[in-house]
Amino acid sequence: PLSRSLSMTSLSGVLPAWEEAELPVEDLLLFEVAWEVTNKVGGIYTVIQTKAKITVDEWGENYYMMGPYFEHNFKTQVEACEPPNPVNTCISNSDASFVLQLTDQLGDKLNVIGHFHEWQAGPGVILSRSRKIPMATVFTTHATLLGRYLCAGNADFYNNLDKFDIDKEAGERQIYHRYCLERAAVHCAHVFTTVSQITAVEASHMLHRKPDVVTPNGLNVKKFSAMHEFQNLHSTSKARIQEFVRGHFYGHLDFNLEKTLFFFIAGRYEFSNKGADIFLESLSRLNYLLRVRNDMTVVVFFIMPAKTNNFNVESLKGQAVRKQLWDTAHTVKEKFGKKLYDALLKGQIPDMNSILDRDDFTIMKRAIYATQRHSLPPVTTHNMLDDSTDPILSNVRRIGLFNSRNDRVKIIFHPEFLSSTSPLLPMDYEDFVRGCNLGVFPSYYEPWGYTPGECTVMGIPSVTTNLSGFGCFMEEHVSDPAAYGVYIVDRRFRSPEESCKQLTQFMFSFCQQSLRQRIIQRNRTERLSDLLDWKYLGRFYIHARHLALNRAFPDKFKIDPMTEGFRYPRPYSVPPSPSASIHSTPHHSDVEDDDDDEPYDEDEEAERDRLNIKAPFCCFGI
Ligand code: 1S3
Repeated sequence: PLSRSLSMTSLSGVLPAWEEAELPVEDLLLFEVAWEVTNKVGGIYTVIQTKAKITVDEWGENYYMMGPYFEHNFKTQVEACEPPNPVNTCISNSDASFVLQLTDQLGDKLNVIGHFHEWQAGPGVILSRSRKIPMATVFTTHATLLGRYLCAGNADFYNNLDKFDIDKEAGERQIYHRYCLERAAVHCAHVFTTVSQITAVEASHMLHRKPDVVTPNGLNVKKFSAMHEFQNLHSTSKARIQEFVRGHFYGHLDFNLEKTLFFFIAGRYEFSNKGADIFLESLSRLNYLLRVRNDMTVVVFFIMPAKTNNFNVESLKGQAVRKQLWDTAHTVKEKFGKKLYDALLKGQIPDMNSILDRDDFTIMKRAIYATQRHSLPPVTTHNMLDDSTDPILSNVRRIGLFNSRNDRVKIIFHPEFLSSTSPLLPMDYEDFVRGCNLGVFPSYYEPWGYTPGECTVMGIPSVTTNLSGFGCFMEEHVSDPAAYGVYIVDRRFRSPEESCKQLTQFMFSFCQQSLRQRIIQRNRTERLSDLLDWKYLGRFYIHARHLALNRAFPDKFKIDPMTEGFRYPRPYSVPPSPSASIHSTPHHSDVEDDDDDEPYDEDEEAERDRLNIKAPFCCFGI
């Protein structure tokens, strides 16, 4: 039988157990409707795709996703199959507005839940309610239309939430029709949810309804059987990024790659919403600090898609030169090795001064000659269509970070999402993230923000803000997020100048950590992944569905109140401190400050952390 208990057990020993009443899912159908089902536009695709497994585990064949039909997506992401039972047959042969009628007919036999995401799916909620279809409805917004538009226009959004004339603002931005759809769907739904507390506050002002449940976004967390496997993956991916950097900076490789850190920002190209503006400003300050006070170099990647006309010649040439040097070294090494072997077979130590002949020197000289360049390593890897007005490039020009020899901060703008088939940087996004040292996402408008969460589950520290849903979630549930490698820039209560200073300080302190301290911090970061797993966060979707059933069919479905929330304790080795959490990065006193790259075994520390659990104190939902 499909019916199963929805009890959740503690995942890591830190997260609390949770139970919600059993649902007779064999008597229910669940439809989840979104524009991004099998259609990647942004983060909603990630929500739907990563959540699929736990939803299918619960609902089996009674779970349906509905989205737009695009031939290419259908061919690459969906497996066509025969429907296994009569209800499925009926549905698979029909279109969506038909599903509403079917739902009407099924009324007495099966109860139906319709979960709609974003304004594009709004008409489903509005029509089902206006036609009095017996369906429990949930509407989730991942951002408000107006909020996104107002922030992109540089409004002082959060300080004026209660002052906007929202109808007028929507009209002026020519989104009035879409805004009306969104607002009507929000008010028609039995249950309204959004992805974070900060967006819940925004929605209360922009849509005039307070969400019933906050449904934070989770991920499918990959657990490795070997404890430190993710550390090994970091090393191998980092080596691949180093190879790329060797090529990109050929002829200018006068910095030590063993003392070079890789930072990155990635996502939709919304320059100020995603915080690329304060990131660049802080990098110019970091460059100064590293020049005068530190011997580290930082290579910063901007992975944000913009309009381009393919890779530029200089970037491609860099990788070709690197390959040529590698081939030359390999050829000489082979000849050298053979001569050495022959000599040893004869019981001789070869004369090292004559083991390389004239030809060897010639091909090595030619290879070195090819590495000479008369321009600086390029800032961007592609030919930009809007080079002169592009906001990242304009700001790079303003702060003068041109990858010159003196710069300790180097910039590489890759204006295209990564792909393992790229001739330039052949890595997919996950491998790239694993190889970096720090993700930097100082967003101003970010209802949730998957990028820092993705870093966290791979054990990579990141910077986020208290204006992003993720940052607020971490602040709420982790005692000292910085100790776990989640640095939260205050963009809510501080001026842009103060936020810049804070971000610069976070990055500079990060550069001051030893290799061993970074390893320890990665272990801690990875430990937070249970908190971001759908196995844990899926409970809020379950709760939203129960609430909708209860409101739509109160005689049939009763609801239990949610259990209390919890807070991740401060790691044992971090002394409690009321001061800013920047001081909580691994201390010199925690471990010896050497450059031993043996993964530090924190099992014991983790165990002590578990025993140090604080009493639950906060509730999810609002
Ligand atoms: C939205 O996608 P975005 O990048 O346009 O939804 C995402 C999923 O809920 C969320 O993570 C992100 O902050 C929103 O902005």
